Amino acid sequence: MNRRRDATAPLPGAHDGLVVATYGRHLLVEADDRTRTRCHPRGKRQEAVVGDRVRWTPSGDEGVVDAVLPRRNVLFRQDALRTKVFAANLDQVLVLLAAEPTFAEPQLARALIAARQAGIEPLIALNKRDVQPAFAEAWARLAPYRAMGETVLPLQLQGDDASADADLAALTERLRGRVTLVMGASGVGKSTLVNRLVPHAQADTQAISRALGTGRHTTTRTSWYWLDDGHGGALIDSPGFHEFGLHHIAPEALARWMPDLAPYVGQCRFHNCTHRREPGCAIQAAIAPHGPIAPHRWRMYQDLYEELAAARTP
Ligand SMILES: Nc1nc2c(ncn2[C@@H]2O[C@H](COP(=O)(O)OP(=O)(O)O)[C@@H](O)[C@H]2O)c(=O)[nH]1
Ligand SMILES: [Mg+2]
Ligand SMILES: [Zn+2]
Repeated sequence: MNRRRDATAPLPGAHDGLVVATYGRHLLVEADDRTRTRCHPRGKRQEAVVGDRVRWTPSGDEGVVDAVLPRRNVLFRQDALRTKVFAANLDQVLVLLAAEPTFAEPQLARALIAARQAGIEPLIALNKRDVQPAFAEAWARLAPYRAMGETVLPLQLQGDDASADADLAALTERLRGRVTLVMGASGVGKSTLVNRLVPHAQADTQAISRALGTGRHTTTRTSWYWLDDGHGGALIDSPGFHEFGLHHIAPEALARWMPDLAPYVGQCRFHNCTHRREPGCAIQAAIAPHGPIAPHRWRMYQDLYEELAAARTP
C-alpha cells in the first residue's frame, strides 16, 4: 500500500489521485491501485489538502500536482491573519471531546458552526467515560447540544468492559463507509481512536513520515487512514483545534448555522433583525425559561456576532 510507483513502468502521462497526507508543500497522493507518490504543487497558489482529488504527472520517482479537481465541500477556519483549510470532500466531522482535558464550549460551538456552514454533518463524541465525575459533568454540559438535535455519543477508548465495546461499536457504525475528519484538542484520544479502528495505523503513519521526509513524531500533519480493506470509509486525523476563526461567515448568517437558533430565523418583527437587542425578536423570545434556547448559547451568539462584524469593518 505504500510502495513507490515502479520507476521502470512507462510514464503514462497524467493520473488522478487522492491526497492522503500533506506536510508543508509536500503531498502524498494515492493512485487507484493504492500506490502512493510524493508530489509537489505546480504553482505557488495551489493548495491541495487531504481528501482532495488531484490530477498529477510523474516526474522521476516523484510527481507534480497540476490541478485540484472540483471539491464537494471543504472545511476551513479563517481569522484575521490567515485561512487554514483542514480537509476537503468530507462526509462528516467527528468532534472528539473528553472528560479531561476539559473542553472549551466556544471551541465546540465554533467547530459545529463551521461544519454546518460547509454543509458537512457534525458528530460529537465524549471520551473517557471511566474518568468520573468529570465525565458526568462534561456530559451535562453537552445537554444543550443533545437538545438541539446534535448526535452526542459516549465513549471509552481505553479499557475493554462490555459497555466500552458497545460505545465503540455505536461510533464505528456511524463511521462505516464515510469519510470522517476527526477534530479534537490534544489529549482527548484522537490517536487512540485511530489506533483502535485502523489496524495498520502505526505502520501507515511511519510510511507516511518516510515518504514525506518528516520526523517520526511530527504531529503538524493531516493524514488519511482507510478504515478497512474494502475502502469503505476513512478517518482523517487532523492536528489542532484551537483558535477556530469563523471570519468567512457573515454575521447576518450566523444564527442559521446554530441549530437551536435557526428555527426562529425569519420570524422576527424586523426582517433584518440581528437578534441582539431588537424588539419583537423571535430568538430572544425563545430564550429559557420562555423557550428552549440556553441563555449562554445566545450570549455566545452575541459574542460571535460582534467578532464577525468587527472582522468586516476595515
Ligand atoms: N482514562 C482514559 N484515558 C484514555 C481514554 N482514551 C484515551 N486515553 C488516554 O488519553 C491520553 C491521550 O490520548 P491520545 O490518543 O494520545 O490523544 P490525542 O492527543 O488526541 O491523540 C493517552 O494517555 C490515552 O491513553 C479513555 O477512554 N480513558
Ligand atoms: Mg495524537
Ligand atoms: Zn431576531
